[in-house]
Amino acid sequence: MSDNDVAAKPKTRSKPKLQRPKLYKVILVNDDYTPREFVVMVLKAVFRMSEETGYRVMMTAHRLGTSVVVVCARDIAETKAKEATDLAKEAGYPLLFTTEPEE
Ligand code: TYC
Repeated sequence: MSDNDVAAKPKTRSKPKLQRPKLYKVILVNDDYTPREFVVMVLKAVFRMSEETGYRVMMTAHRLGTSVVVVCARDIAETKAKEATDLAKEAGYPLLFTTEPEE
């Protein structure tokens, strides 16, 4: 066996693999002031939910404090959360939508 005849060592990867962009949750936060019907209206208008799904998501936040509305790309999550929160602010309600990265 000559000196050059060594088994090829697998190259260590110099470039990290491209990661999928992180997904973000839009979270609906409960409060004591916003009417239930208004919350459902915002969920239907901004997140294109049906009456039934909107009601279920609203009631989850009402009972537990928060509810996940949707999981999507960060820019979409932030835009929708702001749009929904702004709609409530214009109507004089403290309703809040936040975003957080998915685990
Ligand atoms: N808790 C509100 C009420 O009783 C209704 C409500 C539900 C408000 C969900 C916000 O994210 C919310 N009028």
